[in-house]
Amino acid sequence: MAEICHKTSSILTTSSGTTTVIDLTGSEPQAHERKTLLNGRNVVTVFVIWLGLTVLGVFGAYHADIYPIAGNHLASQVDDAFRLLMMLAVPVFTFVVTILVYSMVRFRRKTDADDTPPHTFHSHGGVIWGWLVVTSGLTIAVLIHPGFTGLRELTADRHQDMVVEALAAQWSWNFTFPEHGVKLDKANDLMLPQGTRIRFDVTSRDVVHSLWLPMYRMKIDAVPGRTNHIYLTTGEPISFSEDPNVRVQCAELCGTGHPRMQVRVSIVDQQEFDIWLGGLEPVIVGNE
Ligand SMILES: [Cu+2]
Repeated sequence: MAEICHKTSSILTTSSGTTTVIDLTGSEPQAHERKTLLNGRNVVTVFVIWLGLTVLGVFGAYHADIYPIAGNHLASQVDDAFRLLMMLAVPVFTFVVTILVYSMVRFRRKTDADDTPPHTFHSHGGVIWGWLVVTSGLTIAVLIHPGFTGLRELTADRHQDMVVEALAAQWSWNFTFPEHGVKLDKANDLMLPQGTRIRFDVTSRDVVHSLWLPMYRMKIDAVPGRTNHIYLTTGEPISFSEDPNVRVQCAELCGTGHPRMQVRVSIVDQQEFDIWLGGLEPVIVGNE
């Protein structure tokens, strides 16, 4: 798109977000002082604002108390990883916002008579390469740690004290305790013994669901025709009545009943768990 915007000497061309001033006379406009962000004073001002916002933002991200209750030490490590990502994102975010707002204020058109053409350029090697190197470096660094290192730690321990089979269906959770030969259909409440490493074998009867235990920061898809495994170690006794994050929740939009696919969880001592198990329905072999 081309549009004549300057009475005698230039055309403003806009193409996919880039603006260019083409001078028809072949020379720079004499009467106009071109404004640029990349002069010494603007760079210093932007840097100071960016630094101030970054210090405030990193401090806030570090101290923000936004995490739900953590059910074990791995949940706290997931929170630590999230906190680190937030803190690393702050300088990038404040950099973009500072330049955006500063440019809007500093280079705004001050009067109707102000016809100073905007400073335009297609590229600036230093800015482009600096941005590319810094953001790529950050991305690769967090991919390795806490990305791969954290994932390895979360999945390293492949032993379990107990197996729970979780079958999702529109719109309920059905749990079976194969080692105890009992099951719980359309569960409203689920008890789990404290200090126990549990392997959930997760599948679905119909559509894709997702087994999520917010207190443990663990989630895995329930997919028809396959069984996915997720391991977690329960901590101290606690129940849904004390904290709503002590629950199983479907985390995959699975239809109109999706929000109802939650089960109140109680982490209890072994004795109470055994009593509760004793009251469940026996699994009859060959009859699901
Ligand atoms: Cu769902």
